[in-house]
Amino acid sequence: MTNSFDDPTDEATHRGGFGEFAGETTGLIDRSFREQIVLVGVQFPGASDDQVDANLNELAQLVDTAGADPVDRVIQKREAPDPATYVGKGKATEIQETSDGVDADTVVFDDELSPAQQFNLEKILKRTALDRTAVILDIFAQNATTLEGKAQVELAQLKYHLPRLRGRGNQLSQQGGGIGTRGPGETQLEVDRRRIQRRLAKLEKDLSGLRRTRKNQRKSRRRSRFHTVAIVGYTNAGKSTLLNRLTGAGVLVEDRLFATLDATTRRLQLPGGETVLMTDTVGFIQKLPTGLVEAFKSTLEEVAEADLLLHVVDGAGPDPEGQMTAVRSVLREIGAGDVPELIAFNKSDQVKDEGLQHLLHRHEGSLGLSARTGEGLEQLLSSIGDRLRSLTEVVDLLIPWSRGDVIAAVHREGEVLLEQHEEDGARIQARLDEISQDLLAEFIDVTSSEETR
Ligand SMILES: Nc1nc2c(ncn2[C@@H]2O[C@H](COP(=O)(O)OP(=O)(O)OP(=O)(O)O)[C@@H](O)[C@H]2O)c(=O)[nH]1
Ligand SMILES: [Mg+2]
Repeated sequence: MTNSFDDPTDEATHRGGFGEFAGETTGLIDRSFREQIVLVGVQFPGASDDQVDANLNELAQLVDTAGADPVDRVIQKREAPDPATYVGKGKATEIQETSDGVDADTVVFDDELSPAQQFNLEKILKRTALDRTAVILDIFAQNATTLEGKAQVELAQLKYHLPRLRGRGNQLSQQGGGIGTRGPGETQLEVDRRRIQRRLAKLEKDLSGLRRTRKNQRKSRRRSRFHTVAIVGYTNAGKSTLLNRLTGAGVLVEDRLFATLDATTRRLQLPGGETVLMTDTVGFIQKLPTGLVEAFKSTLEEVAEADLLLHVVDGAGPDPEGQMTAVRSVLREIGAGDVPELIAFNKSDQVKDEGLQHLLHRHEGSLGLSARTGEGLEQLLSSIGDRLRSLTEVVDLLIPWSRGDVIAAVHREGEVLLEQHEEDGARIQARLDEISQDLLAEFIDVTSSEETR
């Protein structure tokens, strides 16, 4: 071993995933090749049985997407998490026995565990204890394809692992471990803390370079004066299917969580003839790790700077309203809380008519559609056009000749409808959005703007 971790070499935590079990058999039954997982949820006051079940169903889906098998689940009712072991110590022992019973490799908790809780739990459970964040990071690590995506995931993984390295060095350095040991950061976990810090600094530097590039791309797009529409929504809602259907973008579509990690932008012509730029990007989930949001800053800036958000909701999913709430909370976190939003309930082909009507009724201005069959897409395109037009207003400006910079700004930021050269300046009629109107307020000729309306 070449690492310098402080490692108590707790035998019990040396249970990896996958690789270790290749060909291994227990008695007469072939041991499943996939990592076997026990799921644990805590029901805090105020959470209903259904909610806890739904959360664990989602965790099971996450675990399955990460390539492991949920084999059992345990729920504990508690007032608050135990600071040392998250669940009570007695419960932890019970989970250890359950895990022995089903021969589980790993226990996954439906919340973020502190490094200390994780460490203590592994001692009691005699096996790896992971949290929801580790599973999400693992899926991201498996799905990252581009340079930027990989760097973002590695950054999030290293930041997550750094405080958890104590005592886990040997285990993490095992080859072919299960959830939590894969990904671009995998080999880095074998080296010492200082080298990880250096790696973090390098990643942050690379990413800020990529971020600058993206910023410049956005600037040039803005100069093109096309409005931008960002598709947002819960993971697996059908965002990529919709972009593909509308633009033939060819983005990967899968019945998997977090199939898309990178942003893809395509041009799209609306029925009114105007062109918009539509971006598909990473999906959200409840309890999305903040470290991940932070690492994906540059990708998510695409969303925060869009003119309109097309919020795609799985209308046929178990909890459309809950998913919308989770998406909006992430939107606020990334500074996109104020961007106008058009809600589209997708998968209308799979939902009963009254169910869809109920959702549409509750959310004014929302639409139902099916990205799969194409139903409702014409209506969607015309609504996007309407919403974008409603964000702009026709105004008249009088700009003195000495302010060539302002005249240029109007051309850049708005759509110039008329321009007359007069003695005291350029008289311009232009369609401008609210931000440009604010910036150009002193040049707006209120009297004549009102006349033309
Ligand atoms: N029945 C039905 N299924 C759909 C529809 N739209 C998408 N799907 C399915 O939903 C699953 C997820 O679709 P994606 O387009 O990958 O979803 P996404 O929102 O991009 O998901 P992530 O990128 O993983 O966040 C796939 O199996 C799609 O075939 C629809 O209108 N009806
Ligand atoms: Mg997608």
